[in-house]
Amino acid sequence: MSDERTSVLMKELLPEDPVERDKMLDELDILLMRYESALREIRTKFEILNDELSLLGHQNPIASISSRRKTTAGILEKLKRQGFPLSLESIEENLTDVAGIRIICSFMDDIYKVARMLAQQDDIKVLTVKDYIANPKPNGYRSYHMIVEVPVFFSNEKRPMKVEVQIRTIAMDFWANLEHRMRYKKDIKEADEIMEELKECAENIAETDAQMMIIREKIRQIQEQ
Ligand code: 0O2
Repeated sequence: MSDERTSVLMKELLPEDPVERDKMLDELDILLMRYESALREIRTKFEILNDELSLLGHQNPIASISSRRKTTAGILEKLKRQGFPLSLESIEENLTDVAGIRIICSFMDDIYKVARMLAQQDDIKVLTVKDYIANPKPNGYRSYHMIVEVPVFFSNEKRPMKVEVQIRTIAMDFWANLEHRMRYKKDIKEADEIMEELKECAENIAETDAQMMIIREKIRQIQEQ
């Protein structure tokens, strides 16, 4: 987003009075820090699950973890786009992806395993689940999405914070990254042929993911004999 657009949105968010303005900027910093803390909580939970499962012989179900906090500009732009008021309360009320974490699993069944294990933790509240693996998007996008709420303890309060969790295989991630870079949200609706080709790639990748699980099973059986 251009600097100009960001400053227009910031102007709309911030009060004119300089004292009030500084107060709100401080509050914004605190809010963003809370989201980053929530990301750390969720990351730690997945790291612990991965360490334990690896010791139990599941060979690192999680290949990698990455996380990002939306920028202030990105937050304001999304509120504006979706017609929500620009205020700090509105961020917490209306956005579920200020904090986002991506879990990349080795195998498809690991996705459901780690998702279930997170959901079962008694401090986690699952707000929504979108299973784009069972129900891929029309362009072929596959991934398991959850919006969860995790309590974060601060100096004088406990706050439930929302985090978007995306869980997918290495292969699904490969597709999503390239697709995102090439066309996601770009207006190329007329290019049906490209859409079909991308979908075909996603389907080939899904088949490969399924085949990899079969191969893993065969290797496991040979090892057990
Ligand atoms: P970015 O740049 O990754 O942050 P929302 O768009 O969040 O208001 P929606 O669309 O209902 O609501 O959420 P959904 O379907 O759970 O998708 C949210 C995120 O999933 C996106 O975030 C992408 O990261 C990813 N995603 C969804 N669909 C696609 C797709 O077709 N291709 C790719 N590559 N990624 C997808 P953002 O904020 O849109 O983008």
